[in-house]
Amino acid sequence: MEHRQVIHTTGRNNCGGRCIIHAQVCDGRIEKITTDTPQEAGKEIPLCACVKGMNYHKTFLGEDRLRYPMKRVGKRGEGKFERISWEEAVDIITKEWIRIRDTYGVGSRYVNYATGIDGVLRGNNLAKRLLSLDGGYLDYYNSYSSACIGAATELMYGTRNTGHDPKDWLQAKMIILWAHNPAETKFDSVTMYYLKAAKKKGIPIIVVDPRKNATVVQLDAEWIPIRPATDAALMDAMAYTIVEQGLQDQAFLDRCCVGFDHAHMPEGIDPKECYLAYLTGEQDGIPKTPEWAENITGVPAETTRDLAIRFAKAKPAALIQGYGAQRHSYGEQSARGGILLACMTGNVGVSGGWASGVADYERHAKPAMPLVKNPYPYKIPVFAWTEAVERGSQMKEQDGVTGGAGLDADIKMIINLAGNCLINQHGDINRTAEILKDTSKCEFILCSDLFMTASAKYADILLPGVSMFESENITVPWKYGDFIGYNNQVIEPLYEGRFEYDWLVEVADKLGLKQEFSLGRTAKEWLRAVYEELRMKEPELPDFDTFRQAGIYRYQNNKEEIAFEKECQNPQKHPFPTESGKIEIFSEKVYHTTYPDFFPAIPRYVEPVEGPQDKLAQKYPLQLIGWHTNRRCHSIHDNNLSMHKLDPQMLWMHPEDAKKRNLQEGELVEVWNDRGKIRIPVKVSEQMMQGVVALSQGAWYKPDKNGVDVGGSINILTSLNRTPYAKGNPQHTNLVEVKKLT
Ligand SMILES: Nc1nc2c(c(=O)[nH]1)N[C@H]1C(S)=C(S)[C@@H](COP(=O)(O)OP(=O)(O)OC[C@H]3O[C@@H](n4cnc5c(=O)[nH]c(N)nc54)[C@H](O)[C@@H]3O)O[C@H]1N2
Ligand SMILES: Nc1nc2c(c(=O)[nH]1)N[C@H]1C(S)=C(S)[C@@H](COP(=O)(O)OP(=O)(O)OC[C@H]3O[C@@H](n4cnc5c(=O)[nH]c(N)nc54)[C@H](O)[C@@H]3O)O[C@H]1N2
Ligand SMILES: [Mo]
Repeated sequence: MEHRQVIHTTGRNNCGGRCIIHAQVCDGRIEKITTDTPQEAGKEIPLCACVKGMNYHKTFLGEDRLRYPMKRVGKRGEGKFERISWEEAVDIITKEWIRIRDTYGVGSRYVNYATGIDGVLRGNNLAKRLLSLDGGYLDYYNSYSSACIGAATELMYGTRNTGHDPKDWLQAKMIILWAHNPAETKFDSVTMYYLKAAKKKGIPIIVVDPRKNATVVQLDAEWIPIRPATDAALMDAMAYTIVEQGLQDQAFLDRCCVGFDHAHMPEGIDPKECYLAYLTGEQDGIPKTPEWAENITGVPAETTRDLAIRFAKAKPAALIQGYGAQRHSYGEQSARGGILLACMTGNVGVSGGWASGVADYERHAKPAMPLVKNPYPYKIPVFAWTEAVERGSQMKEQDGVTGGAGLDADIKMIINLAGNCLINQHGDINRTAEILKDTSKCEFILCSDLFMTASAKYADILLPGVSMFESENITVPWKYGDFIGYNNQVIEPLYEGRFEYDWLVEVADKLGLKQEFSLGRTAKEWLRAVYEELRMKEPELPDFDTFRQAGIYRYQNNKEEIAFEKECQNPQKHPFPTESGKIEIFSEKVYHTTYPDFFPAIPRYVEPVEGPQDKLAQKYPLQLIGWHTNRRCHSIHDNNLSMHKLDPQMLWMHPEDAKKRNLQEGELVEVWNDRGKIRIPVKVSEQMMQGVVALSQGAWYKPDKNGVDVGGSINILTSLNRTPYAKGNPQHTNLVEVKKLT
């Protein structure tokens, strides 16, 4: 007799969706995946899996899985390995762990950013726990996701929690999606639901993006194409128009903000440093008119004027920012500009408005492993880890080091568990590979993955992990999904794959730290303990077994609060969590700090390195951006061939740019700059702005024998430059040239 069952689980990669997966299992094999249907969801929003979720089993259970532990035998990066036993692997890891600690100090040990398992139990955080118990490690701050917008939001509001219930978007009279593409790039499962409802209600939706992205198409929205990395100039010109027309909410600016005009500057600072003096040209003789901006942004002055006036008059209106305009050099400034516009139009703290910025929103406690304090105090910005391998001991506060004056070691050991940021997802692959190939710099690299990825090839010890179907976890969606999910085990682990926790306990044992590390618990027992801890804070949660069986719990008691409502009504009584207690349009902190590159105290356009005005554009006239495609979660699913049909890896280019280069749709082209070269077919499309090309991020790096990437991995062309304030990753700011391959 066949044994059939349906197991409810959720995804756990770093895609905001955390979609609902119903695994249809027959005799221990997954036959197919189904998902939440509107009928099942009842009165709730359906948490339907997208195309990725419906294909998880085809990606994760393929023949190409890593099967057993291996150690490197060739040169580092060459990809030559030899099979070893788990005992030997644990033995080598422990020996290297101790040797490096005793030779270079605890601060030479680093756990790389890795989001392949975005659940409560994740290898990278577990490794950090063990390192903390063993004296410490060099930690990082920031993410590759939202470094600039997060820092900018904190700079102005003093917090990143600037979002509220997206249901409130239905009260807006206009919605601007700025560098945001939720139809394809999931932040959660509810954003598109509400945007579709807003559309149906007749609320105008406008998308600002160099690409006519999937959201414009699905929502039949208005599209305003803009040159990448120039958003802050468009924002300045909108602000100029708003002031020119007298449409600014002066009472709001006077009551809640510092630094908009001369009369509201911090004491002791020249009033001419205010934003208004910059805007009108009092500071530099250049009024920031829509005509001024047109030369920079490529947005016609009339479009800018019209957008500004409509936005200011809509009342209330929501300017919602994605992260695409901030993954840029000077990415901080577009994020600050969005917040400025929300303030100028009085759209903060009101229903139907939106505070803009990173818009984090946490109305429920998050399940988490208990923290063990890291005894080593220093942190680096995450994007600077390659620099810390090369010259960590020389890195100082100016380089973004926090916790003290500077580091005392270079990185000598990297632990990279369920991540592809060693190579594929970090900047400038050729430079990064060169740094990692030198075994006298970083002496030991430990990786765990499901596949032989570009990063896995750089391991000294490479361990086979287990997929979401073969282990358990607790997951929470991003942003506005009010639920928690249980990632149930569906099948037995494949081959010799092991969950990271299980072998880390063995390393802990050899270090004499087993009890402190594990508290005597198995992975499953940890999940139960973390859940019980969460239940103390969220009493409406059901008991663990009920939750686990359902695979999901949707919160019913969701308090509804508009972000900053109290603060905006009475900032004296309810100050913003900033130094001044107000929204800081002018930042005194920035004003008094010296940055390695120019960084202004106010939101305003600054000409970016590798922007359209850079001299380098004479050699490399096209701006290249990436985006997060529907067919992958970062680099995950690239090895699933059925996904290729959905959105083939191609370079998007405007017909005029193609014509200039005599290119036809589908032809192979070479895309290059001083950092590297890609060979890829071209997609000629009116969906791309002229002068800009785009390549979705996350394709697997596949160098040919000359080092030309034929996989289409954008990071062969990106840089390791850091943004001035956040020290973030400008991976969408690149200049390139393209030619037909002859
Ligand atoms: N399907 C899918 N969903 C995902 C992910 C995934 O890999 N796949 N990854 C998840 C993660 S970890 C993250 S951090 C988020 C990423 O979310 P985002 O960072 O918001 O995604 P991007 O696609 O990089 O950028 C959003 C849009 O900005 C546009 N853009 C690029 N440069 C500019 C610019 O200079 N100005 C303007 N106005 N627009 C610009 C891009 O064309 C794109 O359409 O997505 C999450 N969701
Ligand atoms: N140029 C450019 N680069 C970017 C971005 C961009 O927009 N442009 N986006 C950046 C952003 S926002 C992010 S968040 C990062 C993401 O960077 P990463 O976190 O490195 O993202 P992934 O490519 O998803 O890597 C996850 C890895 O985990 C493995 N994996 C998946 N599931 C499991 C599992 O269950 N167990 C184990 N052991 N392994 C597993 C996968 O095979 C994959 O190799 O990339 C950044 N890089
Ligand atoms: Mo991200």
